[in-house]
Order: sequence, then C-alpha cells, then structure tokens
Amino acid sequence: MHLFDRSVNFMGGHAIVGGHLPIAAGVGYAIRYRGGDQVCQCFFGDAAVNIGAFHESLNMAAKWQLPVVFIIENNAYGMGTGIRRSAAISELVERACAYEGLAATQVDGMDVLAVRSATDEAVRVAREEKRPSLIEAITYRFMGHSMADPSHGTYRTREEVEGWRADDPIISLSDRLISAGLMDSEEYEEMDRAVIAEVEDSAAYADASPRPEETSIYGLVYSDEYRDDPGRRDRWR
Ligand SMILES: Cc1ncc(C[n+]2csc(CCOP(=O)(O)OP(=O)(O)O)c2C)c(N)n1
Ligand SMILES: [Mg+2]
Repeated sequence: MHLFDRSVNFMGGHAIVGGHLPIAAGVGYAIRYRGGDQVCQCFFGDAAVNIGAFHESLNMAAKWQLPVVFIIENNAYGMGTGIRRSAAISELVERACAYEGLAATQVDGMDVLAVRSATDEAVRVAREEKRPSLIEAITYRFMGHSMADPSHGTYRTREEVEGWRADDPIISLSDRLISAGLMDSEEYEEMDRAVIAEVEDSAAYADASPRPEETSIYGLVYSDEYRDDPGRRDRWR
C-alpha cells in the first residue's frame, strides 16, 4: 500500500478506497497550471465509484478540463460484495453523464489491445481536446481480494472463477502474438519464466532485508523538521 516512486511519476498506492482520486485531480491541475503535456492516469476498483471523492474528483476534472484519465477496473466485486449489490447503476461508465465534457467509454478489460486503444484515445482527448475521460474496463479478479479471502465458496462459485480464467488476458495476448508470428511459444515461455523469476527474486530480497528501524516510520511522511523533533513527534504516540 505504501509503494511510491516519484522518479517514474508513480504517485502511489492508497489504502483508502477512492482516496487517491482527488490526488489525481490535483496532479492534473498541476500539469495544466504548469502548461505541461503529461496526462495523469488514475486506476481504481469498482468499489470506488460509490465513494464521495469519486464524484468530487470527476466534477473538478470536468469543470477545470484537467488532463486526467480515470480508469475503473470493474472486476465485479469489492472484496466479497458484488458490485450489483452496492451500486445503484448497472453500467458504471454511465456515471460519467453527470459531468459535462467528461469523455467516457467501456472496454473489454480482458483484451490488452482494446484497453491500449481506449487509453490511447483518452490520452489524445486529454492533450488535444483538453478533456478528462472515464474508462470502465470490464475484468475479473482470479484470486481473492487478500490473503484472508477464500476466493470462492462464500461469495462466488469455483465455476464462475474458472469461466473467467479461460479468458486470461495474458494467455490470450500471447496466443495472438504467437498466431500473428510475432513470437514463438519458446520465446513466450522464456519471457514468462523471466518474469516469475524477477518477482520471486524481489520477494526473496524483501524477506532477506533487515527490518526497518522503528524511527523510520516518520521518514518521508512528515517534514524532516517534524521527524527530528522528538517533542512534537511523541505527542502523537
Ligand atoms: C474508504 C474505505 N472504506 C472501506 C475500506 C475497506 N476496504 C478495503 S478494500 C475494499 C473494497 C475494494 O474493492 P475494489 O476497489 O473493487 O477492489 P477489489 O476487491 O476488486 O480488489 C474495502 C471496502 C477502505 N479501505 N476504504
Ligand atoms: Mg473490485
């Protein structure tokens, strides 16, 4: 939840559902204010569309014509709650009609190339037409929401999960690449092995790293002045 890397303009993962949408609007405002041509892409789950910050952010982005692409990853569940049980709308993308000037599209989120062209178009709209966009990508979550989530049995069936797995976007993209002659299956398998190894190495590196000092909890959160002043710090303990 605390990943953040300014060097690649990755503005963080956020634990509060929808809490980063106003940040995206702020980033969009900063881009517009400074006259840059960057576009802010903001990803969130289906559960965020019922949060007040979703509407506040879309409203300001539309009103101020901010270069922001809001992307709903609609995987049908917010943790174990079906979106049809929590949202008073069936097509989430239709929420966009409440905001003048907000471009909107729904896309097959299991189709990598379709997502790519929808995103390309939204970036073009942000740059050339000076308008934000809302993209709803229809997708699915193969795993549980977290380690505590049994994944199936309580809120969805094993058959439902397996049905969506048959449409795994990574497999279908590799099938398309192979049948178009752009790669062969050995190259794909080698790439797959390399990615798995990179992930496993990263996990091993994290496991083998020393635990951070307790005081580092204040680093990169508050100003150095705050962190280095035990009097001010301890008041919040
Ligand atoms: C404002 C807020 N309310 C409740 C929670 C508890 N919570 C954590 S994840 C989650 C649902 C997230 O659903 P979604 O964004 O669709 O992610 P997915 O379950 O599909 O991974 C909730 C309600 C939270 N983190 N923030
Ligand atoms: Mg979800």
